Amino acid sequence: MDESKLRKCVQKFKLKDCNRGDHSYKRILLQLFGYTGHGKSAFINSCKYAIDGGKYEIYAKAEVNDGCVTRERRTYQLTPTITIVDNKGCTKLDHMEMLEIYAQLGNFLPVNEKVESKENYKDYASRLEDSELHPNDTDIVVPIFVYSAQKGLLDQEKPALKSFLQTCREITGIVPIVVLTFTRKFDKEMIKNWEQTFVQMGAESVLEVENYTEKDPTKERLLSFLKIIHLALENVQFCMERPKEPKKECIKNKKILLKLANEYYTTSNMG
Ligand SMILES: Nc1nc2c(ncn2[C@@H]2O[C@H](COP(=O)(O)OP(=O)(O)O)[C@@H](O)[C@H]2O)c(=O)[nH]1
Ligand SMILES: [Mg+2]
Repeated sequence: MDESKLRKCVQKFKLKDCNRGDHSYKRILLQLFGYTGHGKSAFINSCKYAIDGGKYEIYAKAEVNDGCVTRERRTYQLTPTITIVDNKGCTKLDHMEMLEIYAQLGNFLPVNEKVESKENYKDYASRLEDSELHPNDTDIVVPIFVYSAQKGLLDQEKPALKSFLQTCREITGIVPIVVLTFTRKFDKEMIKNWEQTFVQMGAESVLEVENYTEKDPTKERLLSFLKIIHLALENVQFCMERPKEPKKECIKNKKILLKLANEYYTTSNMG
């Protein structure tokens, strides 16, 4: 598909057009996660640019460094059906940050509000309970892991990252799409290596982009962003083939999260 066809296809996509209907889902949430500085916000701006056409504008801004205590998950609407969420970036991707991300992907945390991160089991569990106050079972979540090709990845970091990506899949039912950013400086060989690395860690799709920045809003790369959004829609369509029960999913996820949180907080003596 060429650029304008792909753009139309993305803009017009509706959940009720899926083969077996929308299963009462109302919205697709593309949830971005990954390390701070790896280009999540720039990716959102690039996607907006690719979908709207027109002028490059900054919607998602760089986050202020607040010592990672408070974070805001901001949403940006891409089309009538698709919304993209800029989750707070992580710095170490340790267990605590992973738990935060799981809670985000499970849609247990509110969007567009500031929330404190929780450092003990009781608070974490209680926040999962609070999610009953703003039940959200009408979103279908597509996880998108944003990773900079400039950052190396040590062999000893891989097992933890692999199991992290697996849990993200378990929670959302979709294998995280890996978006490699900062790719311009690297040759095909290097990018292939990155792809293989992520495939070995369980990824099914690894896509490379060079995000737009204020200094470089040239148009020729729009297609790469449209392709990623289109791939997310294909994942959604695939998911919608198997009937889902949002309430059960939510309970299942809560159990997974409580179990992981319990394991982590007991071993780290923060329970
Ligand atoms: N060259 C280049 N710069 C990028 C790319 N993605 C992001 N940046 C720049 O890197 C900085 C951090 O990006 P940002 O989107 O704020 O990262 P976030 O913390 O993951 O949201 C910003 O100055 C961006 O303009 C990319 O793919 N290529
Ligand atoms: Mg950001």
